[in-house]
Amino acid sequence: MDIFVNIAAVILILAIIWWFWLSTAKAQTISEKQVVEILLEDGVYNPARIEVAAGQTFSLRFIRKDASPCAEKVLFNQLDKSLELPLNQPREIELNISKAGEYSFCCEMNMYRGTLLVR
Ligand SMILES: [Cu+2]
Repeated sequence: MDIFVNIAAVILILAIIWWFWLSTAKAQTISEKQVVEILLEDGVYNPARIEVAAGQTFSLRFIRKDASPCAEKVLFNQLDKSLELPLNQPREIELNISKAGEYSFCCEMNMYRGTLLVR
């Protein structure tokens, strides 16, 4: 019986690793002045990877459908910005990132995660 518990534990650990570190959906590319809608539902930002050009002005519109308190704020740590996300009320943030790189956005506990790829 123990062997099954161990196997189940290993599968669970692999699933968690995949979920947090390896699941990289295809990035959505956006253009100048575009508003990108990001749906936050079931612990996932969708889309979670967004590609923009450096120096391009764009907006992210978050629509939170996830009632978990975890979802109530989105942080852009490298940009020193954050946004409150009331349930079912779209909130927008305008950004313009001059330096290329990967910029993450996440909930306060860093459990829900997304990435801005600036090129
Ligand atoms: Cu969280």
